[in-house]
Amino acid sequence: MAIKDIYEAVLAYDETKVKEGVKEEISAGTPVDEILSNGLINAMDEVGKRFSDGSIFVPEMLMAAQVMKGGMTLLKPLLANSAVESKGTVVIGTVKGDLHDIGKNLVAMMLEGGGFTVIDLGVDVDNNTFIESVKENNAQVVALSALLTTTMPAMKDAVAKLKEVGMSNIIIGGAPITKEFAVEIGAAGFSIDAPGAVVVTRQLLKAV
Ligand code: B1M
Repeated sequence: MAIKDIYEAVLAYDETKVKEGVKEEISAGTPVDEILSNGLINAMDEVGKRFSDGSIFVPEMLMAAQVMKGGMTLLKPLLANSAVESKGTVVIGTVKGDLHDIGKNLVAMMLEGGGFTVIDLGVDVDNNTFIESVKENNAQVVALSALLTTTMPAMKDAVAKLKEVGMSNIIIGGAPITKEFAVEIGAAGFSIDAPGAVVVTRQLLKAV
């Protein structure tokens, strides 16, 4: 097996093959960042493109993310000891009053797949919890999700409070959220879908 086979196995949603491939590459002494970038992250980027062009849908994206996580569990202990650096830390959560988490989880998984460290605060997250987590984890970006029109004001409030403490790298998304709303409430970025959230986060941090 080669790294290309890990890439292909992610796109075939084959966790067993991904894990086999990752184990083989680790045993062969392939640098961890090479396995991660060329095998798993590149595959997730492709998954994102396929989702955006409509050739795959949410279930496939979830499967790919799950499979990618399988490979990541093998790499994580090595990553901790290697020179591979996270591309940045993102604190993510669904805003106060909102219990929807499927889209938010997808965004979190895609960000992890994109090489970011993700602190997932879950759902119904209040402003102080976001702020404390940003401080504790020295986060560079906050990602807010909302699925209800009734929780859009909570999102606006969260953006305002985060900006008050100096965090302006805030990206937002969710079914009722639009680019216009992002501009209106002063969020730095908006994405209509999970792969787009990775693109926007990379743009904000100018990470590759
Ligand atoms: Co709710 N719900 N729900 N619900 N629910 C919606 C959102 C609704 C549109 C259904 C409807 O009426 N047609 C409606 C909202 C209407 C509105 O506000 N205009 C609604 C309602 C009304 C409610 C309740 C109020 C119902 C009630 O109790 N009377 C209640 C509210 C509870 C609360 O939050 N306080 C409620 C409850 C629930 C369940 C708990 C039963 C369940 C959630 C389970 C869970 O999340 N664990 C649920 C579900 C499943 C839905 C629908 C059916 C599906 C949502 C979903 O997961 N979609 C939804 C109708 C629908 O969307 N068809 C609905 C799949 C998911 C992958 O998409 O989350 O949009 P989505 O994420 C997308 C993008 O939005 C984007 O990326 C993802 C795709 O790549 N995205 C981001 C999301 N976050 C992002 C963040 C980003 C960037 C992109 O950057 C940070």
